[in-house]
Amino acid sequence: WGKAGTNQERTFLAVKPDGVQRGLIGDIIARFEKRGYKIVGLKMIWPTEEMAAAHYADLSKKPFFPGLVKFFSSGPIVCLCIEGKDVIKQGRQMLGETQPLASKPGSIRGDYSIDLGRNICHGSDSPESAAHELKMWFPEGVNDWNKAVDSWVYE
Ligand code: RTP
Repeated sequence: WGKAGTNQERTFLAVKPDGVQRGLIGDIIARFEKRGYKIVGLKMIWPTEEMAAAHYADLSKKPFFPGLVKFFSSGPIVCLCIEGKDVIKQGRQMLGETQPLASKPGSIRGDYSIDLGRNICHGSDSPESAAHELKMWFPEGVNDWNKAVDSWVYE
């Protein structure tokens, strides 16, 4: 389970504080469910500043880091582990670009966001970051389920 390159590849997705406050949790989850992906981990957490800083540790030298940490810890987020073929890459496509202006309509950011620092959701950008972020946000692990439906999604 969870191995990149298989039909059980897993990624970490978060509905950021702005997405939660704007009532977009259901829509974001529905997009992944409807596409055929499985929600195998799901919970709401209000991140501390320490958790936010750890999540964005690779950006710690950037001038916008303090504001990013403050924003990411400003309210509850929804943590999701989503499973399926190519979900890391496809998930990033469904999110859109980091910059909302560059995000196509039809993507989550292209449909719901305007400003870079309020871009609604996060998704892991590589197998390495997915493994790292899933360990950080789901230390208790996620659920293995429902392999029986796979033949209706994969040939
Ligand atoms: P995320 O990690 O949140 O999914 O976003 P990302 O991979 O698409 O982009 P990343 O480079 O990791 O940046 C993380 C978040 O920081 C904010 N940001 N602000 N002011 C700025 O120049 C700037 N650059 C990035 C964005 O909210 C971005 O999602």
